[in-house]
Amino acid sequence: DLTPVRRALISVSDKTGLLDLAKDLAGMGVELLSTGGSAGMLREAGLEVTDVADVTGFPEMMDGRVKTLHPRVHGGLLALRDNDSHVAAMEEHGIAPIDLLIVNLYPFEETVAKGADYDTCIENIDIGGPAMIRAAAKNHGFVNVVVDVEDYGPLLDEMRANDGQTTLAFRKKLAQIAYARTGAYDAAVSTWMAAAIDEPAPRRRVFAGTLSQTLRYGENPHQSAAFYTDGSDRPGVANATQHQGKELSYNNINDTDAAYELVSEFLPSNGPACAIIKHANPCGVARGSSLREAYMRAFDCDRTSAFGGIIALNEALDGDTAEEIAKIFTEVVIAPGADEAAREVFAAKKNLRLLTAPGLADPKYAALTLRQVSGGLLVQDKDAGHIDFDDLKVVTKRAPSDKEMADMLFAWKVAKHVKSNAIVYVKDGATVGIGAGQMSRVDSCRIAARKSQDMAEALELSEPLTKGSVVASDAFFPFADGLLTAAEAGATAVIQPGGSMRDNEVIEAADEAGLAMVLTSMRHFRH
Ligand code: 93A
Repeated sequence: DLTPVRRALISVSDKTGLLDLAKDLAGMGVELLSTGGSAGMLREAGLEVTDVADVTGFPEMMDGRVKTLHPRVHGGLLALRDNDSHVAAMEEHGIAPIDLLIVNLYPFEETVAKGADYDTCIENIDIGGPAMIRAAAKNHGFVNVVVDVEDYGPLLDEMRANDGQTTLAFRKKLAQIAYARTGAYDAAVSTWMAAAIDEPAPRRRVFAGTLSQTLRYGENPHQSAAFYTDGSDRPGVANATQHQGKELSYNNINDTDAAYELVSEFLPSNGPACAIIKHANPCGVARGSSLREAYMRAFDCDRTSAFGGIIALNEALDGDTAEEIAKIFTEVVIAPGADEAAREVFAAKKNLRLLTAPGLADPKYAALTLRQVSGGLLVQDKDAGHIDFDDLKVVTKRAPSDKEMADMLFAWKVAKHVKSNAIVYVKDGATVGIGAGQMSRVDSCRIAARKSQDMAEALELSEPLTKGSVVASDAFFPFADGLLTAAEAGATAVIQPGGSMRDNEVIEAADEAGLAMVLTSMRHFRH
C-alpha cells in the first residue's frame, strides 16, 4: 500500500512553513504545481514551479474565484491509478496524476472574527480549495492531502522513512483530518450566515469549532481534551488575553466562562461587582463601593470555598483589588482590563492566571447552547431570560421594601447562574448563602443557610448574615418546607417563579411568617 509522491499541487493562503516544505519536496524530486500567490513565493525563492494556469490552459479568473476548478486538476486528484478506464481517460484528456495536495483555505473564520463586512466574508468563502481537499481525501488510496501547517513535518518524515512514498494508513489519517477541516469550514460559514440573517432557530444547524488548543487533560487526568472556538466575537474566555500564569486547564476554562458570564450580568454603570466561582457554581457574588470591596464582600460569603477559585470582575482590575486577591490562592482572575499596578502585583504570583477580555459579555446575546448526550446533541437557546422590576408580581400581604426588592433582583441574577436546585440568599447587594446542585430544593435551602451560619462563626459575627436577607429560588417551591427553612434562617423576602400546584400553600406560609414574596413567572433551571 505504499504509493510514490511524484507530483504535488500547492495552493495555500497561510504561507507559514511553505518554503521549507517546498524545498524539501523538490529535494526529493517532487514536481511542484501551484496557484498564483503560492507559485510566486516559491519562484522567488528559486524553486522550479508550474503554474496551475499552464496545466488547465485557463488563466485564474474572476478575481481568483476560478483557479483550480478544472478537470486537469480534479481528474488528477480523483483518478484511480489502478483502474484501466480511469487511466485511459487521463491519457485521452492529457490529465497527469497529482499525488500530493497541500491546501489551506481562505481565512474565512479569521475574517469573520475580525468583524469584516458581509461582502468581505462572502469573498473569503473558499470554493476551489475545499473541492480539491474533498477530492484528494476521497482518493486517499493514492493521494495525500495536507490541510494544516502542523502536518508538514509528519509528511516529510513519512516520505523520508519510505523512500519518497507514503503508506495507506498515513493517507487515511490525512483524509480524516481533511474532512474535519472542510466540515468545520462549512459549519463556520453556515453559523456566520445564521447570525448575519438573524436566524435564531436551532433547526437545520451544524456545529463545529476551530481547534484553539489541545489541553493537557480533561476534567480528570485520564481524559484527553481540547478547546475549540466557534469564531464568535463574544467577549469571554475564548477570546480573552492571558497575561501570565500557566496554561488554562479544561476545568479552568469551564469555570472562567461561568464566572465571566455571571459577572457580566452586573452593569458597571451600577457599580463594581465580583463573582467567585468554584466548580462552575458561584461561592460569592457582590457589589461594592469599590472593586476591592466588591471582592472582599464576595469572598466573605464563603471563604472556605473561595480558596483556589476563579474570580471575575465587571471592571478593569486595579492594584488595590489585586493586592487583596493576592492574599489567598486563586486559579484565575478575569476582567475587562487590568492596570499597570494590578499587573505588577500579580507578577509576583507566578501561578495565578490573569485574563483580560475585550469588554463584558452581553447577557442578552442570542446564542445556542449545546450539550452532548449519548448518541446526540441537545441544542437550545442560551438562557438570556431577563426580568425587570415591572415583571414581578407581589403575592403576599406584605409588599417588599425597596431594599428587599433590590436584593431580590440581585439574588435572581445570581440564581440563574447556580446549578439547580438553586437557592441564593442576598443581603445588601452581596450573596450570604448559596445552595447549589441539590436534588431537593429544601436541601439547597438548608445548605445555603448552614454555610452562612458557618461563615458567621468563622467571622465571629453575632448572627448569620441570612438574618434580614432575601432569598431567590431558581424554580418554584413544590412545598412550603423550603420557604420555611429560609424564613427560619432569617430571610424576610422571597423571589421565585411561582407556578406550583401548591402555590397557595406556599403563599399562606409566607404570609404567616411575615415574608414578602414576588413571583417572576420565569424559571432559571441550569442543569
Ligand atoms: O476562489 S477559489 O475558491 N477558487 C478556486 O478555484 C481556488 N483554488 C484554490 N479559491 C481557490 N483556491 C484557494 O486559493 C486555496 O484554497 C488557497 O487558500 C488560495 C491560494 O491562493 P494563492 O496561491 O494565489 O495565494
